[in-house]
Amino acid sequence: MWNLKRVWIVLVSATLLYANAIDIEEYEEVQQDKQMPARKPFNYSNVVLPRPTVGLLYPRESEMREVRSLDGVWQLIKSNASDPLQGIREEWYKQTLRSTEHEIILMPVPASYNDVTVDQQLRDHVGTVWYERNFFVPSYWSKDRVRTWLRFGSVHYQAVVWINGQLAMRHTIGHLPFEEEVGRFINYGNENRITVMVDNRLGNRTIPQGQVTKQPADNGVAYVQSYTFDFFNYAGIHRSVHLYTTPETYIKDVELKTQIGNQELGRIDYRLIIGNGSVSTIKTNYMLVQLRDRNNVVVAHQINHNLQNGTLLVPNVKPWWPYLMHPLPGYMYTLEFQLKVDSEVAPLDVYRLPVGIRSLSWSNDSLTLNGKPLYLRGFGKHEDSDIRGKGLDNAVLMRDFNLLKWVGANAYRTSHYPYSEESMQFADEHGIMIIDECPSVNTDLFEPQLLENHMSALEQLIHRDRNHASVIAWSIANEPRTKKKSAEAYFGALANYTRSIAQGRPLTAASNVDPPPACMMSQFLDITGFNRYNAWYHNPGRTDMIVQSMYDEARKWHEHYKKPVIVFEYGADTMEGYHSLPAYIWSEDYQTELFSKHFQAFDKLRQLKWFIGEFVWNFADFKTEQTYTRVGGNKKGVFTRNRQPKDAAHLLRQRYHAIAFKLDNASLPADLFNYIIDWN
Ligand code: GCB
Repeated sequence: MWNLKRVWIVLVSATLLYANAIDIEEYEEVQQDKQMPARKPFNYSNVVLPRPTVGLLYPRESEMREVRSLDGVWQLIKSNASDPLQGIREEWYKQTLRSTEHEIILMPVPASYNDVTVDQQLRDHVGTVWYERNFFVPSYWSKDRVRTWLRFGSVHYQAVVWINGQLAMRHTIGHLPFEEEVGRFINYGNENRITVMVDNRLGNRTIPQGQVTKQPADNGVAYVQSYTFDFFNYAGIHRSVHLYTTPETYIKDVELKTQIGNQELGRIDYRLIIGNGSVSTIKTNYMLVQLRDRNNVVVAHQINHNLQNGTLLVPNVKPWWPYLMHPLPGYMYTLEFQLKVDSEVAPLDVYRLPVGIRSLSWSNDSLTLNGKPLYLRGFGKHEDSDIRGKGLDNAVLMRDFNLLKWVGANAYRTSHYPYSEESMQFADEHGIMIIDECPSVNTDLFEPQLLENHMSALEQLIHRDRNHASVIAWSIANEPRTKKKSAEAYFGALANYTRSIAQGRPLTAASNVDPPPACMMSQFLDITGFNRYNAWYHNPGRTDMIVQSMYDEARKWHEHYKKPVIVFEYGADTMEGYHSLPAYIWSEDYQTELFSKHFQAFDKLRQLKWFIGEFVWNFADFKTEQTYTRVGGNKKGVFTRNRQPKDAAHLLRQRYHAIAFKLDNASLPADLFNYIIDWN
């Protein structure tokens, strides 16, 4: 019955999309959880696997492509929380937002809308907001038979987009890009209007999950969104909006796999999808593939009449190495694809993408890059900053990478969702390794439709990030409720599916349940990860209860699953400027002491070679939902929210650089240790 109903919904929605309208009942059915089906235990073998994502190459200019930004100041109106879909019923997209009766708020894009104004209702809004702006498209874009695409880097959580009043696209799940060819909606050589409805409501089947409840309030009722995850549910158009062109026949998708062979021979295997009809109709074409080094010198090239795949060999390759593991970290080449027609000089299409060449492999006790075992020293992070919320800000992003390098980190986990594509590019260039996490956090109430959405989140993430040298593992979840027996079949199915699309990376996740055998997920992973807050949530104040406990627990995880082990989270909330001797929780002194004890445990564990990484929680302080355990947010940052160091940052820096020195002979920064005395 359930499946029939869903087939019906899919059919109706396909018809409505065609008919250029949104059906409110269907929208709510997909968006919100109505009721949980009663049938249990679930049979996950019937879940509908996600349709593979195709396209979505990062918009890059070339001689055959133009990119225009639609970032800037948009107009925004907030719908009434009691009637989030009023705008669809009243067809607000057919007119300007100004002609509705709502107050126009000016809103920067990209940014979360929550903290830009001083309006508490907008900060805590539940439901939909509507964005709008006008833009021009030159007339020559249509004449040259180009295709026009509209691409969003991410909108949280659900987006519906209209152009000139016509439905252009929809997307669900935040933090991931989506695009559509929009030429048919555009007035070329004229002004156009784009309208975006953004819905921040989370339900039992969204990724991540949340709940909206109606509660009595002084002026009637209030709609309250609650969630168990520990970061603010920022919403809005979070990343850049691009309008870009491709030629009629174009390079639609590129998939890369790289390897380092013997005698410094690099290898790039590529798979291509050409847009416009079948490959056979353009068989007189060929692909000129060129690899350029950092100085723009062509170091390998190839003419390939097969437009679907090929292999490029790179002699004397400069491998991609992580920061401080090699004197030349983050070496990136540019891989250039030129789609050519024999008789013509000008190519049909040109697309260039950065590529780092490296081999990645793993075993039951190691993770190796270019044949060398890795030891990861890093952070769990957040995309979070003052005023902008989760909005992309290149200044903050660059500051973060400067701090990561200052502190000597070589890795971070994109806790708890995919980070911006720009941050992935920075990670490639700086040699920072990424554990790439999908937006599943505190997942509970396991059932098939949730699994389908979870699979889709991973599919979209892997498709987006598969070509990044920096990505060394996929994290399928953070702290799901895996003590429950019902988690076992769910994660078995999820891991099976994810492994089938994993693009040469191991699977991991962060578990916080008791040491084995309590976790019903970790058995399906290639790398065991756990989060543990010794001397914070467990035994607060007792820094004398860290070393042995951490050591024993990590060993238990390894003995049980026989996989490499990473500690993905440990740490302590710390108020900047609060000091206490002897150390007392929440003080800077306590954070420093707690770190130091963990370092002792990690050093003992490092002797056992399966222990492959330590990640502090968190890189910087970040905003959370309002609650009495958080003073202005989560304060476990090593840096403040404004990206200045707390005391513990200096200790961490000494450790991370010292590890790089011990393991990879990296040179130490001259200012790592302050002068104290001449000991001789
Ligand atoms: C955790 C979560 C993280 C929280 C952290 C904390 O285990 O994974 O999202 O922010 O604990 O500080 O409580």
